[in-house]
Amino acid sequence: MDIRILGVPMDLGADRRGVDMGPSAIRYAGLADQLERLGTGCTDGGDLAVPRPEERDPDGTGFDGGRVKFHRETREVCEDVTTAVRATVGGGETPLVLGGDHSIAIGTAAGVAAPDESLGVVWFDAHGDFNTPATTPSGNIHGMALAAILGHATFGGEAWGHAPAVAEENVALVGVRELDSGEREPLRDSDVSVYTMSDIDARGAPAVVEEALGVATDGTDGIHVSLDMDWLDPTEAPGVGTPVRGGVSYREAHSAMESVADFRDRLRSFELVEVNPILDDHNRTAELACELVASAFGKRVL
Ligand code: DIR
Ligand code: MN
Ligand code: MN
Ligand code: MN
Repeated sequence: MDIRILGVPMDLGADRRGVDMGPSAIRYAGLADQLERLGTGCTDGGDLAVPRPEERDPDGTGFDGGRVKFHRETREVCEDVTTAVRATVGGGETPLVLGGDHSIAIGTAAGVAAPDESLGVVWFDAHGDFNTPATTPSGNIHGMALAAILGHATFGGEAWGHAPAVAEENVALVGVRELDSGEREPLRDSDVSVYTMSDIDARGAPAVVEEALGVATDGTDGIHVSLDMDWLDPTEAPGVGTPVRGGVSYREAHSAMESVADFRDRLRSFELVEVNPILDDHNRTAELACELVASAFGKRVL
């Protein structure tokens, strides 16, 4: 497997400044070395250009009565992500997309999901990312990313994030522990398989993750994994913009990524988002991110 790293220093879809430094921090923590040690080919494709929020007007009013901040800029960046991811997959490489905030997932999913193939998705996150312009309390697109990919969130009548190759019944959301009031009902009514932290408490992380991977691989041509670092407990991953107590442990996270590695032959793309070095403790969240990526791509103790 040949991996291509694509950095997206995106900081327009969330409130805290600093997540744009995520790709640098993850590279600094030794990502390429770790991947090369696995014997996988690894090319660093550099970073995509992202406008600086200070130079733009967030605007974004007038979407179904709600707010969608930096709508135009986010759409443009996501289109660039789609182009880069599509070219990577087309060239026979596996994209490893580094955020940046989770809004970039809208671009990644559209790039990896070929129209004539079906794609399963496993979304590891403390949040549902299932808001729409009508329900969002923040106006931040990172909280609408999964809803956009599935065509639930449209933006002024435009479904610019919709990836029709992704069917809800092949999407699993794992580790959820904080939903906004407007996200609950659409999620419950959807065919997305939602595994909350309570499910992990009751059944254990390995069983839940195995089931989630089953959902994503069942009848699909490949899977996309989207890992929001706030999925982990903040004691392990303090460098994220929206930490929520009660997340998975260090060991549970590694075990989950080792389960992902069992499906490496079906893994089309991997995305890791929301590392915020400004809020971090000596880059440990980025270091953990590298470790988890290595596990997902096949690193083993023995
Ligand atoms: C919140 C935060 N639900 C929102 N979402 C986050 O702004 O829509 N997702 N942090 O990862
Ligand atoms: Mn997220
Ligand atoms: Mn999150
Ligand atoms: Mn759809």
